[in-house]
Amino acid sequence: MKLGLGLYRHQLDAAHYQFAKQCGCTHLVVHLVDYFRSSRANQPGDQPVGDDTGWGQAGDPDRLWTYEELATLKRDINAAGLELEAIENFDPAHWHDVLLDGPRKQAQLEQLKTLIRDVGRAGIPIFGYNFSIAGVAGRVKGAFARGGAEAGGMDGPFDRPLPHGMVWNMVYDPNAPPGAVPAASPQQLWARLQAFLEALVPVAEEAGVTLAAHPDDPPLPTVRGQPRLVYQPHLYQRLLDLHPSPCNALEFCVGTLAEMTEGNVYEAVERYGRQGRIAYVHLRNVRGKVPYYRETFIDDGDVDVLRVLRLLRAQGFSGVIIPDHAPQMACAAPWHAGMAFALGYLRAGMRSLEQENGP
Ligand SMILES: [Mn+2]
Repeated sequence: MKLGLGLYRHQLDAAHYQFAKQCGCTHLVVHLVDYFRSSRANQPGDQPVGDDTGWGQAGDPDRLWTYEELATLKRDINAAGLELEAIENFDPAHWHDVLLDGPRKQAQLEQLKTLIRDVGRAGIPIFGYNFSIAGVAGRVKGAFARGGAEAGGMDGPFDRPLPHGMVWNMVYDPNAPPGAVPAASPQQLWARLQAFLEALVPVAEEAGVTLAAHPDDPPLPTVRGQPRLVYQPHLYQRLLDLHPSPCNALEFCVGTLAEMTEGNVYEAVERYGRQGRIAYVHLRNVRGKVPYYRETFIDDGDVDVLRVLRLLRAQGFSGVIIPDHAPQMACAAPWHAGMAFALGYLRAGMRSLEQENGP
């Protein structure tokens, strides 16, 4: 198992690469969508939470990330002595009609194919995505974690209607007419995912890229009145069974799984680890379940993170683990301190497993 760090777009610079290296990381997972550019509520330096206007403006619909950009990014990361394991998330500007089954769906599926081919050509092995209409919405922030550290959480259901022009918690059309996006049925949403996988998986196979699905975060049957796909652990199986390819895999988020109301996270690790379909892991801790939960320090929530590491290893998982989110610590560099604490804890856990069982 390998230790990685997730970086947001504004963090893609030499200082952050150096920080990851100093924390003992060998790999990076990067976001190319900018969640902080125009959000009313998101502050760079912490995870995005947003308010009911979401995370602000999506990117340029006519400008796909290019092969040159991807290759340069990988070259810079390699020059810092790190590997680029995955890009995380499509830009809503590039796939809103794939999620909404809108008029530009076919054209956008072709764009996504181009992107996946370029990601493969640049030598980036994984592309993480979250097939969700409302996206990561409805969370709050507060002094929830140990010692009053600021962390994310949820304080009840969030079903305020999704305005036109918005999807995946970002605005792709600021000039959209007033009113709300009609709710899809769960069957319609599963059919949209199936169409996406049927279009993209063969391209991903040819490009040598694994598509990795994040579960719905927060994992509720609806958010903003829109259905969700993977809001219980067993629903990950339904996603895998839609396409048998090893390129149809999971961005396995332990914190989100722990927030789910059914099953348990250890059984989920065993079940999906055994199938060899975990592409990479988000590993954070949490207390409580949806719609009332709090993110915690990695050693402090409901999840026995060391047991998760042991189970991942026992199932033969050899991929990258990143901390996902961490509480903000009281110092001049709250994000860095939170991540360094989580990375140190994970590194010690991984090292002790190696000492017990060999590398
Ligand atoms: Mn996650």
